[in-house]
Amino acid sequence: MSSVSKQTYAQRAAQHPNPAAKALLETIERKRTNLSVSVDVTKQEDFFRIIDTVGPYVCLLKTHVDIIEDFEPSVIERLKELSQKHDFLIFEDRKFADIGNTVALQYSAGVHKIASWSHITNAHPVPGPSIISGLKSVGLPLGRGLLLLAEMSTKGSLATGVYTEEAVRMARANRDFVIGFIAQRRMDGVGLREGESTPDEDLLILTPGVGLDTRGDGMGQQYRTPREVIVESGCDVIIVGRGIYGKDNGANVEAVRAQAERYRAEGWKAYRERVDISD
Ligand code: BMP
Repeated sequence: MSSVSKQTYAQRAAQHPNPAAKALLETIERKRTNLSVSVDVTKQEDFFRIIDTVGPYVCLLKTHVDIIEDFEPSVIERLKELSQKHDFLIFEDRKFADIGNTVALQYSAGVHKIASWSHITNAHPVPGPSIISGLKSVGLPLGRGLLLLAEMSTKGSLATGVYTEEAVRMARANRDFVIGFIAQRRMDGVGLREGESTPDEDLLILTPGVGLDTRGDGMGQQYRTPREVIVESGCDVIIVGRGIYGKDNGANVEAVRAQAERYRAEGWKAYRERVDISD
């Protein structure tokens, strides 16, 4: 496995050029958690109850803000307050996928004004490098970071092979703004051409499709354990949704807290195994 994956989060934070990536790595180290919780619920009440419960255990809170039925601008203000209260960053999982001009508008404007509050967002590389230019024109001046979806966790995903390699090349060409990938494994060395080397590259890997109790959801999602993801595949952050808030939108606060602590502990133990921290 590559040298970056053997470094501590703190070592990597000290060297990272992008402010959002640096802040994420510092938060991971400070809170001793590489857990990101994905809060995929449709009512404000459930959304905020889950966030206030899992807040102490996460480095990054992942949202799909467009699924909130009773959305109003105050949702963003409350989310920002909770991000301060619990010391986590925000990742709106928007999965932009259009031409540069359109994604710049979707990122900056509309009902949600994502760039104004989300430290990190993501995009499908399918349109080619212009999607990065469009998003970068909005996000770079604000100190934001972008993840490219180089792979997906779903059965039959088309994001494989040459597509994944091209995604990595697009990221390498835009390292001021692209901080890494949504992917299932470390991408160091992927897509390098003959004679190319990138010794100082630190592209983060954030990985969904993580679950301890089940291997799938009957709708194409595939789950692996934190150890498989962090130790065997060299990823940096585990993203967990239903494994933490369950089937009842997180109604049982104590159960949600227990699962968040369980995934945090598993993710951190796996990281310590990977970087050989034994004390
Ligand atoms: P869950 O742990 O409940 O399966 O949720 C996974 C979350 O990660 C969802 O919000 C989904 O949109 C997202 N996701 C994924 O599952 N696989 C991917 O490849 C990319 C994703 O963003």
